[in-house]
Amino acid sequence: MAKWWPPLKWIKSPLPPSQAEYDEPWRPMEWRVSKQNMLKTLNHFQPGNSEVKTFKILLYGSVGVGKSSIINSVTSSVQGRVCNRVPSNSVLAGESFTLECKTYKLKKGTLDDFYPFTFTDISGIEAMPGGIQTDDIVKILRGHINDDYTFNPVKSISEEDPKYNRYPTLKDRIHCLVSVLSANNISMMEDNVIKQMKEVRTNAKNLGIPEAVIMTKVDEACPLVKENLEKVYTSKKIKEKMEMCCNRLGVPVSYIFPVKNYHEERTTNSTMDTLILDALQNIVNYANDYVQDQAGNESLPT
Ligand SMILES: Nc1nc2c(ncn2[C@@H]2O[C@H](COP(=O)(O)OP(=O)(O)O)[C@@H](O)[C@H]2O)c(=O)[nH]1
Ligand SMILES: [Mg+2]
Repeated sequence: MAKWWPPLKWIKSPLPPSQAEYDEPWRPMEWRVSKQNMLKTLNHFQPGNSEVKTFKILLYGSVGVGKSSIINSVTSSVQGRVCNRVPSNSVLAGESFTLECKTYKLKKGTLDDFYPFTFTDISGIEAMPGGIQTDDIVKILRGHINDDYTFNPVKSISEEDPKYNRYPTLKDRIHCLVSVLSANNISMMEDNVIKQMKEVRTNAKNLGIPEAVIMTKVDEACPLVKENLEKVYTSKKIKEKMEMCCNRLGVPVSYIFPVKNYHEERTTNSTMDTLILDALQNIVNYANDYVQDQAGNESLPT
């Protein structure tokens, strides 16, 4: 009897598609219509508390996980063209890391108008020997550190520093903490990194600040998804990575958003945009719930 050989594409992929994929997506996503709806909602969005004109979203995670690329991706998705405004560094090339607390505004179309949310980009524990102190990150959450402050890895900011804000109000605080992880190295993340991320999360929680997780590089974690990004919610591998994220960080899966960042593309892609805008839309909603809850609250939780 002739020997049966599996199709070549199965040999390349570690599992046959039937075993690597669920029949139905476990998180529904309207790939064809969601993007336009989300853009429309975001374009008309205004914070639901007049004390806060602009939400501050903090992107926090290890070097190389794709934080700067998220800012580029969000910009690209809302502008409809690939933008490279934030230098993204190749870790292997050993280029410089973000030691500054830098905030990026997001321009609306070509008008001199901005979305009512900004992204603050900082690196994590291994950004340099000693890394950024947890204390400093907590001070950012509380609104004590002004933009463009350069972190000192051996000493937390002093109250005398010109970048120190002694009396922050709700508008100076972070309104959503976004932990960023890369799908292709969650299991290899060192315990000290996870420990610091958990400490930062606990502090955010005590302050009432909402949080989300963006899981980048889904293309690098699953060959099926690399070939077709729409399989992100049918891929068993990606679900497994999200569950690993949930277990290691302690964040429920429903707050984890998988994305593929713009990193080598020359034109925008509707599927990539849909995942990026879905993450952004949810983050903005969480921030809005937070500022609405704090409305008229004289004393912020400390
Ligand atoms: N394949 C792939 N590469 C990515 C993705 N996001 C970021 N990268 C690459 O990962 C490297 C580090 O990204 P960067 O944004 O500088 O990370 P940061 O240090 O956290 O700001 C860069 O070479 C990016 O091009 C992604 O979703 N997929
Ligand atoms: Mg960066």
